[in-house]
Amino acid sequence: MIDIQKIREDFPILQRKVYGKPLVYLDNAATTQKPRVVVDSITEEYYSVNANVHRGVHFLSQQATELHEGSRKTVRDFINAQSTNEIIFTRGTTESINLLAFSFGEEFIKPGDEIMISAMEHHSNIVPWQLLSSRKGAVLKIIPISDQGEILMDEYQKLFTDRTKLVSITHVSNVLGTINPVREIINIAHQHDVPVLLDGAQAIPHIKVDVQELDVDFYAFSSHKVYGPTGIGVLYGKEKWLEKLPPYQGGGEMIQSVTFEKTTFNELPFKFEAGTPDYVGTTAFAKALDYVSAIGIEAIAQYEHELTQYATRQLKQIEGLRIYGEAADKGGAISFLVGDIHHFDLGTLLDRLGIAVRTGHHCAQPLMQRLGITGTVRASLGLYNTKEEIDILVAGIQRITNMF
Ligand code: C6P
Repeated sequence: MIDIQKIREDFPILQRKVYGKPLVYLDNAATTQKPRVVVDSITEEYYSVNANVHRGVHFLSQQATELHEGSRKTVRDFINAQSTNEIIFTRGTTESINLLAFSFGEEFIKPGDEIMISAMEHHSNIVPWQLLSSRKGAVLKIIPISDQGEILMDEYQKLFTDRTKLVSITHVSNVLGTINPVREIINIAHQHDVPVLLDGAQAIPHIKVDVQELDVDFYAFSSHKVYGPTGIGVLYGKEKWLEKLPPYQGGGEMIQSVTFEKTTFNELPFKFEAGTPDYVGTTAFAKALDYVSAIGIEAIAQYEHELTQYATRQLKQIEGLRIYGEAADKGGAISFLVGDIHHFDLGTLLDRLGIAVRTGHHCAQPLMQRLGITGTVRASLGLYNTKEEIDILVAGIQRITNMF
């Protein structure tokens, strides 16, 4: 059982008011709020440890390195990777996907090769593949989805050819909330000897992710969506794959030796981590993962599932409200429109009531085209949200629709 009141006390920002109203923060898919332990970790490290990592013989540098590499172990344990060599720190999901698109593309993609993504992807899992396609002459194939917002598995199977080189798909949709059947998706791809990247930005904060159990080849996610600081992310990759891929960026850290004639590269994971990393951020990120683990990701998943079902039921009572994304397996991102009220107007008026939601295309314009709309209002839940907050949202929408 989750003690929500106690959890809420860990997040100072939840006590604040906006426009004189208590903040109801329902924009967790964009970014989550941070518990005190995470923010304190940043201040403490800057005040008492700060030194560049991996480089110094001195005490502080060694301590900072231990914290930074300790965080890598925390991440490894959180997703049950086999080795810390498989955990590459990046700036976020976006950079993780760009890293893979570049490195995988350099090594494995030839003109005419095919990369498969789905119709529900975030721009971060579309544009890097388009850039790769134009660089290498590859072809992007799009897996269609149903009106409920589910991958059409039969169509997916049919898209494989002997030119398919990679499947890159979101684990959980940031718009529809759909939790994709990723195990099945991975199994099918592996039957064709094709590796899979999962965009886990919206999965990691909400459901248990075990990369070994999934047998996923690559997994990308961001710290800031799982109660950690901004500017940190992870690319998980199976060691056998990462060994084969060339570096993404050049600079300090990623080299073994440099002469003007030739550079040899560092071992994993440093081969992919050019430059000074955000070592203060990685420590705070580990604190966020520890925080989530202490509550228990299964308990969080269960609580958020109940909250999502409650929110969906209550929202559906509102006349003229249409929900986009009604997959059987669904997480806590709820997209909707009401009557002919523009999503931006609804979001702006909700904001005046102290309710933070996101409006617009949510960085998924092709999905909006598929749905035949320009945008939605999206309420997205986090572990500190309550039924009372859902009631405030529903009452707010009702008040606004009456005005219209
Ligand atoms: N989606 C949202 O409001 P970054 O910005 O790199 O941390 O994450 C990008 C990203 C990638 N994939 C998915 C599925 C995502 O949802 C996001 C971020 C936010 O929906 C901000 S656009």
